[in-house]
Amino acid sequence: MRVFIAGIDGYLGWPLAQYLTARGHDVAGVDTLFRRQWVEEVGSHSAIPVFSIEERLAAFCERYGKDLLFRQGDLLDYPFLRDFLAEFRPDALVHLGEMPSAPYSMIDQDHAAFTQHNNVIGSLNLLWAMREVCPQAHLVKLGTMGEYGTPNLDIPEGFFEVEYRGRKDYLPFPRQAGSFYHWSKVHDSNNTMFACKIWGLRATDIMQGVVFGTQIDEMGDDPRLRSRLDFDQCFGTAINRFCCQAVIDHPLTLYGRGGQTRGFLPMRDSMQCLTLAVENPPEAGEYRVFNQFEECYNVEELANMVQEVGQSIGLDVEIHHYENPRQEMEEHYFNPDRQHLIDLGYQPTHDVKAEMRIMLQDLIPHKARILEKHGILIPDIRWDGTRHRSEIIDEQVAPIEVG
Ligand code: NAD
Ligand code: USQ
Repeated sequence: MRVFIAGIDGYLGWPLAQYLTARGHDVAGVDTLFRRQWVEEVGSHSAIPVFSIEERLAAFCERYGKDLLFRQGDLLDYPFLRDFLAEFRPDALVHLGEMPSAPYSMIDQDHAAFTQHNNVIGSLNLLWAMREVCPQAHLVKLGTMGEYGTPNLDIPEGFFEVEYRGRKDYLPFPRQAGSFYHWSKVHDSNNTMFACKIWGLRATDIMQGVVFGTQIDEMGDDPRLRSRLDFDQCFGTAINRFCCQAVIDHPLTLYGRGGQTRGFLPMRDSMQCLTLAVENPPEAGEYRVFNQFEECYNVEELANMVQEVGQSIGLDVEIHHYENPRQEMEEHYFNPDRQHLIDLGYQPTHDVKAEMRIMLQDLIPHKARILEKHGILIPDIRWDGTRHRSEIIDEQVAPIEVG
């Protein structure tokens, strides 16, 4: 298949280009290279060195024996996007090209407005461009499990049957996102659902959990083919941050009580699931939702796992509770479905600790790079729009109830 990836230079986009190419697909992609700038803006760099796009493309050609058709450009530049799609004529589009950080979207008015404008209008442009030049193609749109929030109910895959005042309907499950970033994804989901309804586009909206990991097998040993791995408060996600902290003997930064539960999945499972979605398109006019994660854990369980794995390879790992810079529930019910991908053949990895061990071993050689930026590890972006660094609050934290 001919697969177009928006956001191909990103944490997920770069490995996905390789995973799909290794399976015989023809890949093209676009990226503004914004992610490189955002991480610099928040005072950090990737723990794993990121090569220039030219070096990445040269390595890609050497390993896979064909060029990757790449254009640097913005989804907000509609004529550029439309013309690129008209030239490539994709069978499928994987849309990863958005600003992905909740804390970054909460910094101030400017960052909130940037996030929503970039994400919502970029996605809207992609829908219009598909309608104009490739209406038969399949959009695999990356949403997030965070669109649902943490309701005190089981979470279905996008839709559920409701009975209200004696009548029944099959409706979108309520969204209760927890940041301006997560709300941008809700707005995208609504627009995508609407475009399928009125124009007959076909789309899979993937509610993806938090991804972790440093590699997929396809990357081999060439450092130019590796993906980035961030550890700052904005672009470093929980397990990725914990592993970087473990490597430099910095306490793992558990926010608040640590009972916040999310769906998590290793990068290799994320690639497997996105590929399954690409290779099994829905009917024209169908908008379907997949929940995509491997298992649900609370962040304390994850920190304990990183500690255990770290200790098994000689790292001395401490864990501390820090004031939670976010406004979120710190202990709650969380039980989402994830049957659709299993039905398509998804085989979860299930060995989170093995993945953590690989990560730690990959990160140890880059200890000096992480140490160089260790000052940015304590969060200071608050959900109320102020900024101050979180203090350790171990004494004030009540234990999480088990069961
Ligand atoms: P990323 O920032 O590494 O990748 C996004 C890429 O898109 C970046 O390279 C960025 O430069 C590019 N981009 C952003 N805006 C663009 C625009 N207007 N035009 C062209 N390119 C643009 O993020 P990621 O972690 O790879 O996430 C990719 C997608 O997956 C995002 O939509 C994110 O919301 C979603 N997601 C990620 C995770 C995770 O844990 N990483 C989990 C759930 C969902
Ligand atoms: N957390 C800590 N300590 C840290 C970092 C995070 O306790 O050092 C906690 C947070 O408070 C939160 C949980 O871990 O409760 C997850 O935080 P995160 O930063 O790993 O993930 P999140 O902000 O939700 O965002 C990430 C990606 C985003 C994606 C989302 C999937 O950045 O692109 O949409 O995961 S989900 O969480 O399912 O919505």
